[in-house]
Amino acid sequence: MTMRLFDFDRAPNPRRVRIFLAEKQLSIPRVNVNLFRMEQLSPEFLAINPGGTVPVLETDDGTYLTECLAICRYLEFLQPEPRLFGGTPRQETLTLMWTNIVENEGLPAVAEVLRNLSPGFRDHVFPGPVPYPQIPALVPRGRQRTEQFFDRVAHQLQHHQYLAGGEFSFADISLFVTAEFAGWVEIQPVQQRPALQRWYERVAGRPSVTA
Ligand SMILES: N[C@@H](CCC(=O)N[C@@H](CS)C(=O)NCC(=O)O)C(=O)O
Repeated sequence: MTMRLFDFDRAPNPRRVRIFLAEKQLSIPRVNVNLFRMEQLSPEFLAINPGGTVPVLETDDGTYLTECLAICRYLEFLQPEPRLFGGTPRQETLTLMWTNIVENEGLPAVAEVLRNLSPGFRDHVFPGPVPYPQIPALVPRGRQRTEQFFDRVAHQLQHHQYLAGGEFSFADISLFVTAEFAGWVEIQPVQQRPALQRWYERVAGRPSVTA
């Protein structure tokens, strides 16, 4: 059995894994799960991931890994170089810490705006099979939370080249994807935040980000 990545090219979370793979110069066969057609809620896909989300990595032994963080950490075990989780206890824990901040404060804030605003998410505010209705009042709250998040990371980047310190890491991949995701709801995080702008330009220059 070979590894397979369940993917969708328009979605931000799978993009984090694709950029990670490009940094590692790894290529894995992909299975397209079309979120626009709700294929993530098919019985076949829910049997693979009951959470109904992509990405999912099917490993060589048939294990299904969901969650970008777990998938990318697994890939780093398989191919340690270049180090994207730091390689020392200090660097790895800082990478995990900042990734967690992006995942808890950044991505959900943008998603709160998009998913309560866009007609495409009517009655599908959260992934998975349970239909949650939109609450329009959450849109401005999500915008405020998004700005607060970008203030926080911009402050960190005033003092550090990259989010977890001096080295590019998985935390930067996660932040980069979040910054571009914010553009979907007309939030331009790098404007008015010079440190974030400088960081953005550094990361945008990496060939992997076209993945
Ligand atoms: N915590 C998950 C989040 C995955 C996620 O939310 N993926 C989105 C695409 S960006 C999804 O599959 N959404 C399906 C849906 O909205 O029904 C991870 O890190 O992989």
